[in-house]
Amino acid sequence: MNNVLRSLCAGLCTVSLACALPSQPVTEQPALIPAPIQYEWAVNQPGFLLSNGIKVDSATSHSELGRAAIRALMAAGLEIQPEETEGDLQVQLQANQAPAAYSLKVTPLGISIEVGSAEALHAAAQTLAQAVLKDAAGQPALPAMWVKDAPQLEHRGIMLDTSRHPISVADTKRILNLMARYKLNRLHWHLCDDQGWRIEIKKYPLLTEIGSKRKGTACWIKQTEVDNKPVEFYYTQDDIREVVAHAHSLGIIVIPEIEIPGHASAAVTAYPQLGNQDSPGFAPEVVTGWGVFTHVMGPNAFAFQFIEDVLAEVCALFPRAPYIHIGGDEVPRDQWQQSPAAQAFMQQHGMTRESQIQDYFTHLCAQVLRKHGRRMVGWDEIMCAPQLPQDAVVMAWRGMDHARIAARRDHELILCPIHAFYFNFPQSTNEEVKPFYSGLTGFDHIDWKHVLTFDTSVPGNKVIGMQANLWSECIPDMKKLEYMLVPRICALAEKAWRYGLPVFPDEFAHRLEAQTPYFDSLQLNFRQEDNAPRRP
Ligand code: TNX
Repeated sequence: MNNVLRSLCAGLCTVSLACALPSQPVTEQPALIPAPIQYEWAVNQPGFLLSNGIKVDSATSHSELGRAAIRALMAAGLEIQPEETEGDLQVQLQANQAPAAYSLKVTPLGISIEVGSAEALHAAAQTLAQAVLKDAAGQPALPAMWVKDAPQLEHRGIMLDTSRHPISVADTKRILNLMARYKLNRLHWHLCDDQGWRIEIKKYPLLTEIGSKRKGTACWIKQTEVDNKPVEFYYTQDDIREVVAHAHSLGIIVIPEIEIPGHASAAVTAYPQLGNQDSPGFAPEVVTGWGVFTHVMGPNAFAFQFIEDVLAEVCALFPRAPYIHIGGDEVPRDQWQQSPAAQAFMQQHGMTRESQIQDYFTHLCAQVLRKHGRRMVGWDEIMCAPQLPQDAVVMAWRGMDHARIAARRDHELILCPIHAFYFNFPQSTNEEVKPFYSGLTGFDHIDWKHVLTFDTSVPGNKVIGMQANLWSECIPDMKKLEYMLVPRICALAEKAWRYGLPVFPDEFAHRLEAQTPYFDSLQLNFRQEDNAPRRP
């Protein structure tokens, strides 16, 4: 045993933590993803035996921090025995650490966790869960180890597109569990788009009565082929609360997205007054195909009130989201050019370009959200708005150039450049996989190595997050979703947690390979190195 671990063990003995029995020597080594910033573990030494779970004394299980630790450990899958007279677990707040930082010490006698805030307990718990190995007698054990760790980015996320292909509440929870395992802490929930509105809004019942239904769905390979299977799906407000609560139990904050003013066909179909009714050929419908569509919100009183009302309900449903996503991407100007009402609005406001209507919407959203104590986050197109509020968060998707522009303008930003973080693109080429497993065309070979090594550097310190987007045109079910997400999710998690630190793909490859038993324990249909799906 090395000196650090020897003194650790002595330290724990002096506070007479527990009467735990040491494990047999632990010969395996943990394969942690993301790799902690600093760590050491003892090889071939006894560790902490887990066959009886982790005992927690009543003082710990009655303290607020202790209870939070127990919840985090249980959510990470560890077995806890509370209310014992003597415990194996010691938890402490370390006010001088960053809120998201934690340190861990495991000895044969117990586990001690120090955190900068309760939030960090989730990461600590997941590190422990990933470090569970077998000792020489085949019993579950943690190696004696020491970890000092903190994320380099506060927003580490996955975006799920529930409009193109809905995802059930149960499946969303499974995805959240997987995210938590790798310390991802933000779910960006894309809840509406041209192909369907998926969130119940009490004040506008037609959004779901009409807007959540479409007649069929286009094939992502041959877009002209549309099936005739109706899609009808939305999350009730109770469903939303259930997902948000499950996420919270794992230390994940859900950031909802309401698309304003574009990608609005479903909303405009439900409430035509929301659109540009006087534009030629106005006949909105919930779209069955893919692409960018002309139906956008109109600059009118109904639309402005709609935004105010919808965002109010959304803020109430997502009380912990510090920022709310208002979309803002890919807004065609055709209807605004052709609508007399939109043109009159422009004149009235001294606007010379249609794009200024989008800027007006962007500012309105920021204003409404501020009233609810929230910031706004939007796709990088929102930067077109002059005097964009300084606290607006920019989600840079069109490439690193846009990320660097946002940073120069002093906006906090979240990186998800299409060239590496769009998990709807193939991990090889589409020709190398069965059609079902192909991705959208545009970019090939976005495999885990590409994700890991892609240059995401941005001068300055404005990057607050990184996420992968799972646009779901080509993701009709969980088999496909798992194939597109796993194992790239691991590379994303590593890169976000260790943002700015050097990466070593060959070393990472070993840790990734070691995840296979975990993936299999969840029955995941992950993409294997030869591109074959694990459970086709
Ligand atoms: C662009 S990325 C979109 C999505 C599509 C995606 C893939 C972004 C902000 N908008 O609406 O799903 O490309 O086709």
